[in-house]
Amino acid sequence: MADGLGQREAFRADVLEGLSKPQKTLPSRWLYDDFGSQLFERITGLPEYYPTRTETRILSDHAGEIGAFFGEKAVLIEYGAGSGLKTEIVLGALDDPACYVPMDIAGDFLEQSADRLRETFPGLLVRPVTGDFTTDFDLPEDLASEGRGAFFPGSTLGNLGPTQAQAFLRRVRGHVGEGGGFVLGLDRKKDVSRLLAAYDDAQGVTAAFNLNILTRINRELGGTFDLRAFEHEARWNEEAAAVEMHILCTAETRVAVGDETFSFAAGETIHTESSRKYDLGAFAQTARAAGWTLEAIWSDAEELFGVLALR
Ligand code: AVJ
Repeated sequence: MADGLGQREAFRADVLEGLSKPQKTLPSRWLYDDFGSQLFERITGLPEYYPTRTETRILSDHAGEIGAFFGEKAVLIEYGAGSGLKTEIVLGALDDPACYVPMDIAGDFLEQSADRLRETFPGLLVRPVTGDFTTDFDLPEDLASEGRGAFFPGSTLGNLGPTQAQAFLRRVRGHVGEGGGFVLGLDRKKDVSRLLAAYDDAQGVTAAFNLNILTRINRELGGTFDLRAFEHEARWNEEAAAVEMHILCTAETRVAVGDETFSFAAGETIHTESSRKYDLGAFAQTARAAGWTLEAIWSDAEELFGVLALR
């Protein structure tokens, strides 16, 4: 991967900074190395993890409306690699699409899924862009400006902090331009027990996904985490309206990462992810502040998940 070295240094900087804070943190984007991405794929099929299957169902139930919303000859930009069924449903719903632009930080994964989509949709122009959608980035200069639309499924917006999320919504507004559409998937507020089960499954796949970030630090940054002293924890943060993943230290320990050492008290945690849950009415106000008007909400019978059409 051409950006491997830059990524490694960015990872190191984030880890050293995050572990130096009073509340230790690690940004959730680093959960997704090869093994982490495989574990996430397994999470999406778990009985407790309702978001993926629910959103997929909503998209297929409303494929006709989604196709009409984006219009003819759409230039569809997806934030995230778009390897899955959800992308195929939306691409399949489009009327003679001009181009599909997936963007992701994992360059090689992006190329692989682009190749697969070219086979599934012969004649579709696929133009992957490597970049981090949580920071400012440019789209290819020669990309048609007419008919642009955006797709951001998975409630991944909920992994961004409120300030980052607002900046992201504005950036997408700039990318698609006046009149451009945005289909956004958001996980809805619900019973806390149901939410926590989705992030602490009985098979322990989410636990493995969370703890894998320590193994990654050991391997890539010369870390000395002893995995026996750490446990997965899922918490509901009412104020932030988010499920938080933490890594709980169960016994006092010191850990080296390269030349630096960090001490952990028993009971201390590393906050690794926030997954915000939405009141869709309140979110419409947030979206409006970023220049979006809500045109439609599609949901499931249990009102677990929402797919919003914004323009
Ligand atoms: C990346 C937003 C789809 O927050 O629900 C799944 C990641 N973390 N289980 C989410 C995740 C723990 C997931 N998304």
